[in-house]
Amino acid sequence: MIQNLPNGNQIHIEDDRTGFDIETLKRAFSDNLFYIQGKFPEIATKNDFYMALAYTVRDRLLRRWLNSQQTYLKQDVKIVCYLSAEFLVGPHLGKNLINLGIADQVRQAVGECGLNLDDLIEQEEEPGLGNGGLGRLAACYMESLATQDIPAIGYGIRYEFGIFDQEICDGWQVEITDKWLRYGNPWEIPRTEASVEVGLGGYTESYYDEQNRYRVRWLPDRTIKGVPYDTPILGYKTNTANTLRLWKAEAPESFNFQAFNVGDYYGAVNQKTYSENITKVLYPNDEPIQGKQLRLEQQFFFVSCSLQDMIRIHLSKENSLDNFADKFAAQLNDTHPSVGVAELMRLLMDVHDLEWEQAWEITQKTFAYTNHTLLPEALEKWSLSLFGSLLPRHLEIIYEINHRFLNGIRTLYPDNPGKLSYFSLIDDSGEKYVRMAHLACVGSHAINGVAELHTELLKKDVLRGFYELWPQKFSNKTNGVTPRRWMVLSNPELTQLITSKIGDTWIKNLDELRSLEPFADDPAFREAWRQMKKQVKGRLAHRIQQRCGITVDPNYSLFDVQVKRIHEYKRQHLNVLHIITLYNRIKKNPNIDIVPRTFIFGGKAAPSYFMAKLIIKLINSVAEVVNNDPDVRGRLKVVFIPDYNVTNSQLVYPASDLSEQISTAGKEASGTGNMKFSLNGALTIGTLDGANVEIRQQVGEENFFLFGLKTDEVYQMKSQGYNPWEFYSSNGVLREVLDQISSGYFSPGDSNLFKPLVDSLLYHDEYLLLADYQSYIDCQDRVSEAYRDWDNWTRISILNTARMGKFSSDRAIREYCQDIWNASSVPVELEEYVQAKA
Ligand code: B1N
Repeated sequence: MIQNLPNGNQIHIEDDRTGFDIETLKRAFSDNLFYIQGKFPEIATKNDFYMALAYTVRDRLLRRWLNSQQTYLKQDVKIVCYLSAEFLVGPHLGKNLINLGIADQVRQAVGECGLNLDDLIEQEEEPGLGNGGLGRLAACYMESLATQDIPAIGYGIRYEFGIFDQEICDGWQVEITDKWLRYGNPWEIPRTEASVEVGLGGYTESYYDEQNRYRVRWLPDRTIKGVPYDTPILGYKTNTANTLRLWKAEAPESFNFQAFNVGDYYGAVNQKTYSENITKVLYPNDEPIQGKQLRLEQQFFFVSCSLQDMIRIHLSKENSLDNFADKFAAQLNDTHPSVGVAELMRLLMDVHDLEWEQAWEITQKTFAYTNHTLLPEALEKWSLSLFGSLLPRHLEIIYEINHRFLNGIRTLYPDNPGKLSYFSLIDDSGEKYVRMAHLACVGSHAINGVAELHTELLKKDVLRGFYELWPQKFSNKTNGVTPRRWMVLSNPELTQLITSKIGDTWIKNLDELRSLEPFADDPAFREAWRQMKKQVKGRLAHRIQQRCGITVDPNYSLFDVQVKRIHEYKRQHLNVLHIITLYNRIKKNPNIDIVPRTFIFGGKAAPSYFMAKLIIKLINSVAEVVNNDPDVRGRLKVVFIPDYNVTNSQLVYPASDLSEQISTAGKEASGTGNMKFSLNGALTIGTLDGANVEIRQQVGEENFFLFGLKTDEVYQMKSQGYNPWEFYSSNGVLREVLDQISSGYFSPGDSNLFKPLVDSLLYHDEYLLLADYQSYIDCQDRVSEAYRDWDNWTRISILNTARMGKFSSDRAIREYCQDIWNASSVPVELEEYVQAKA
């Protein structure tokens, strides 16, 4: 590679850091082992080998990354900034090999060194910087942005401890601290020189500037330093590598010295501890965390760092902020970063001297807001007292935004105080709160939901008033997932089979999967598909044997899978009711002809969510009984895979026959796991909820197992005074199942163990399990019947994959770019001779 020196001369850098041929890769690998890890092969650990390989791959990313950044600096581009408190990126090594297109060479190179690539890939500790779907969506979107050459920065938090590791002890979830940085992180580069300072607390004062204009300034009483850590995110077979910039909180040096100089050593250390706490740990909750000061500090910290960074980048290229919104689009991934609306106003007015009107126009043009939830209890709000004590200036700004906004409302709806309190950014019905969704709506030019049904319900219900005010702001952006991780990387067998028929351009253009459709009628192809599925199921079966000591049959047993966060609205316990129903059928008639099934669960429960943890215990207790009952004869197996994360999920989706998407209609905003299953050829059993609706539309009604109440029927049933007891007393089979659970059949020695769970179903049943039970069981019986006809099942499986093109995150990103961000592709050039070599 040729590099320019500061004096204008050029030097040639050895290509050990760029070359893709086997010999160069081997040399680079040994070199990194020696010089980075400081080891001879004889004394190297598996992790040393992994690190040496990771650095070898990183070197090959870096020139693409630096070229991309240089292109963005030199050219007039618009940059998409994705603001998210979570990025669940998953392990990098395997993914980067795919996107660089060098997996085969590297496999051979490490093979010739006597090592196995899969072993090394497995060595990577994944960054668990998210809870579930919302964080994983951010990661898929970063990958698709890079693949489509859209300049983008992902802004978030570098949590020192990500989502906890889950162990199962005696059937219960136990949380273990996630020390993901323990052995170092080869993928990140700290950019200390780009650090920024963030204030907290204190007070505001007004003054008149030199031109005698009224101004306000914020005098915080604490300052935190934000240090950016950058990870390159490479697109698939393109030169574009964007940046994931995660902020770490540190104590500002000046503060330390002050305390130290006056001899207050403990004060200095306290300050350091306090500062570093801000990015210490991810809140392990997939619902908002109410009232926790540290959470608000996290949100404000990363948003302020990011906005300051964007302004710095802008001013390095331009001499005014007037056109800021033409150069940056900032997407709010739910309301977690929505305090950014007030912070950008403050930066523009108090720091960069703009007037309110101009600052407001820029702010609204810059931000757009994605809502991810309909659960009313999940709408974020912060008590005024907490908010005001931490962010006094921002509270003033929010009051002013609210004042101006409500003036407009007053004109529109005269003499209607109900409207004012409905729209207000401040909830003052009891203790006063700032409503973050209202702030996000008012401060953004675009608002979107994440599936068609979800967007409709937002417009009809949760954000109805805002929709009536500004219908043009609203649009739907159905979620998508990246086929590179969720097919090519995790299911090489499937990828190979598809590619053998239709070539490999579908990987960047997922709609092309359509051309697989005719092969669904080709018996030879169906046989190949079936063999492929068996092989992939075998891999999971092997892992289950290793991890759980349970033998499952990949050849004849239907793999029936529900993996996702454990939550009552997702209804893992409805799945359990079905398992017990089948078990009872066997107990009554041990020779019954039944389709063998392996029920696979995985997922974490929020540590403070008692009922979710009890559901995990129930699954494991039922597993204990069912797996060990000689009458069952292995026809039913129940497995709870511990520590469900991105790494494990990559083994699960490809091996699934049946995808369980059984949330109460109207509760799951979209779901994205549902897409990963179906792309890998699983059939879906599901309610008309979230993106299930669109998946069913795409794959065809006849190829989707639908059950359960629809959204309006759920509302209706609730409003008519739903009584779960009626279903219990009128359905003998259901009654037997519930009685078994509550009488201790599955908890020998502790008959009261599951009483809280059964009581909650009998006396509240918020999520209508009992109302949907019979419909679910009947539907599951249809699933079993369908599975008996293997050939037709395979045909439907192929059609599922063939018709899922819509759910690529590439499609979703194209829609965001066109309708919301006004961003376009900026191809990145690499020097000629390097492309020739690659
Ligand atoms: O976002 C996903 C959707 O596919 C899921 O349906 C939805 O449940 C999920 C607070 C959340 N909504 N809200 C959250 C996460 C963390 C947190 O602290 C809320 N996650 C979702 C992607 O659109």
